[in-house]
Amino acid sequence: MNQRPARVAAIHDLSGFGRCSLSVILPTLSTMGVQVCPIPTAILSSHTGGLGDVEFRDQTSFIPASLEHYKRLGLEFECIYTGFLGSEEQIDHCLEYFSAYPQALAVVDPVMGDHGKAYRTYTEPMRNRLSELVQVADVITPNLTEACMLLKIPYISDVLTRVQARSLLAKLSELGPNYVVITGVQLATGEMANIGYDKSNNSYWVVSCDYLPVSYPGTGDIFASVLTGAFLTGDSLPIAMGRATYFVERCIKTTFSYSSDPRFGVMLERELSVLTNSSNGKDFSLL
Ligand code: PXL
Repeated sequence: MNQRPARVAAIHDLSGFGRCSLSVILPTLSTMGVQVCPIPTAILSSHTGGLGDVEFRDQTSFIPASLEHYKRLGLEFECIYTGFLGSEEQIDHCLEYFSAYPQALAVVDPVMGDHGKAYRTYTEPMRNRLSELVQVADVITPNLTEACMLLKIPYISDVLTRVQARSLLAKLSELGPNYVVITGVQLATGEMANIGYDKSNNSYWVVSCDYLPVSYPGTGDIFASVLTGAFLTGDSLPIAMGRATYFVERCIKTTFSYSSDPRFGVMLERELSVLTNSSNGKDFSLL
């Protein structure tokens, strides 16, 4: 019997201000009863979304060095979880982590862009190489922009029919992962939704979201973290999607109610306790 919490190696940047990446991944997974071992890919004074000149320290060499240490210790991980990366070399080091722990759940949040555009630091060669991570992943969590980039198709700004939504999910799963979740999809039914596919069960799922006219950095990181924590504590894909959607929605609504500056991220600290009750989740249905 496994008598300790599941352990995750989280390979992401550490942004001091603005509530994204490791600053939100750590509290989210810890509250869900999962141990996080942060492996910072870079240290930034804030995220890069409109807060001026960011102080940045690259940590590329730390990634393989940390892996060597963990191998010497004989440390086990139940999950390797990657996100925002700074260079092609960092992609190689993530691949080394995945191959060192072949039994671990491989979660790849293919952070590359949003609202139809690539983030400034995500060059085309980098975007192409990200598909190597997707190939070895068990779970991927692209937003619609990233889903289109991975499939090398133009950004879809139109609403999606259920048939189109299922086809996007299936095509992404053909790249490798068993579980595909696309966030922030506008369906032809008028709903904004998160959609998912479980390849081994051939089941497609939809969880609808309440729309608010605002967007905050870090919500993708929080969504992927809750999804990961839910998987690691035994939830099925639609239950995990329901929990992640519920939590992100609560964070967004709370923050919006304070008219807080969107660049500062969501008020995660006010809502973390929601995660301690595993039945807090949105309803789901077949897509
Ligand atoms: O949440 C994604 C993210 C992570 N890390 C950094 C970012 C962003 C999005 O802007 O700037 C540094």
